[in-house]
Amino acid sequence: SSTRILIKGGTVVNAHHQQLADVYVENGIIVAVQPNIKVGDEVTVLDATGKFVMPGGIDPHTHLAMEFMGTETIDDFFSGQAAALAGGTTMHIDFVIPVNGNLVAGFEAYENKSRESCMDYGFHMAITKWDEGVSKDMEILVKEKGINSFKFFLAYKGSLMVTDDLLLEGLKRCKSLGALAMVHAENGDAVFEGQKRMIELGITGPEGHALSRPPVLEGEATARAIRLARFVNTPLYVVHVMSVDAMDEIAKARKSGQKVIGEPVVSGLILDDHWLWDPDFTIASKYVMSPPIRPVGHGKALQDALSTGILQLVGTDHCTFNSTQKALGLDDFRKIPNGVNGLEERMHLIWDTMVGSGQISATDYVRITSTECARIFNIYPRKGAILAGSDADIIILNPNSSYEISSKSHHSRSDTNVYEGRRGKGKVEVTIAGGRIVWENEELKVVPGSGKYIEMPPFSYLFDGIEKSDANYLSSLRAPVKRVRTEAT
Ligand code: DUC
Ligand code: ZN
Ligand code: ZN
Ligand code: ZN
Repeated sequence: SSTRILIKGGTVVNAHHQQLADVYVENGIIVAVQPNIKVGDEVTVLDATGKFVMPGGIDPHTHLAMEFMGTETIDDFFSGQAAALAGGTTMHIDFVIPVNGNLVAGFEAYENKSRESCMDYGFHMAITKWDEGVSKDMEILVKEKGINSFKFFLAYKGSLMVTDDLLLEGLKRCKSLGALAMVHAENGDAVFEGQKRMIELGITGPEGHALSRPPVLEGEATARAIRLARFVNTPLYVVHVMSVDAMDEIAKARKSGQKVIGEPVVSGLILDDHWLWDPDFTIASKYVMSPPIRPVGHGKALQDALSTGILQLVGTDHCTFNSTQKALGLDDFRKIPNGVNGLEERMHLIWDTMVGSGQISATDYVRITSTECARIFNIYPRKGAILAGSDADIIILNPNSSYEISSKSHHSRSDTNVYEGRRGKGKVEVTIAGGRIVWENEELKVVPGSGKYIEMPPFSYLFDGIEKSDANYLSSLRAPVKRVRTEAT
């Protein structure tokens, strides 16, 4: 925890460019990026020769300290963030769940939950009902509280799910505020039907989870949300894209010029659904998340879509429950708390799977794990870049160093890990967050309360060219008619 750090001799990677350079940090800010920086003895020097120096990861999708499905996630802000830092992620954006539908009350509850944060964080807000108060609160959150994104669940019938009329109101409101609408895209009515059918067939185990909500329901909801966003003419962000069905809809919309962002998550990119058929409930249940992890083939297709730019950034949907909590659904898969880990593993697994295999370059890696997220949520180049003036959130990754993932050594509070036993190459050896060395020599040195709430302003680049008023829209229509009525003859 030094206030002055020099990172010497590494390959500095940004989303558009990489170069051999030193990086000098003072008081939490990157001050210089250039070759051969000379400093005095008081400066902590880190040798990065042969290693990559990159912006810390930004995870756009986490659930920490969330009350959900009759329990609460085992990782709170502190443990989840400690795990993140050990894995090279230096900022995350968490989803605020309203309190009895009240947004500002929900925001205040999450302010309390996140008070002891040890890394920077931001918030998205979920919308679960619609009335004047919600509409008013959205404005307060955007204008005063630093929130520029709102999430609509098209699944979870009976609790979080919104119907199309509410989604339309929400999309219009988002557009007028310059906020980004996000969707969890599964058809909740059909999922409910599918679950009933499984139980009637006597399929009560974790495999019933996958069988009850197949890719076609994700494709339908994704297509519907995209079309409604086009009708309103506002950008749309599809969270946890898990299937080819959903990805194809995003590809088609983007090709037509619509502003649609697709976020795959690590579990969907790397795992497949065979685990849900494991005879051991403890193993099978840890893979239960929604939308479900899909059959072999979907993951690779999503990886390809990331490499070609059809999908733009990688999240985790980190939402952890330990094996006792998962056992709430021992006799009924509908009661297994949905969620998997990934906050600590994301940077490692994406490097190994996509850069290590030669699918993408180091610059692409930085873009999909950090820079694009910062751009979308309008905090670039403060975040997502190694540039003079940016926050000193930096990782040093050794491409030749190996690791093995295990719940025995991870930093999450969960007693399981969906990547248990997985080995990989390319290890984050140092994490610097807010100018502090917080991860070095396999050791965490986190400081409760040192993390800052990052306000995210509205009208990101996604709104370029989108008119707030209907004036242009009207003039773009075929002219309406001044009509007369004659007598029938
Ligand atoms: N899916 C999960 O698996 N957990 C949290 C919420 C969600 O949509
Ligand atoms: Zn979701
Ligand atoms: Zn498999
Ligand atoms: Zn989620």
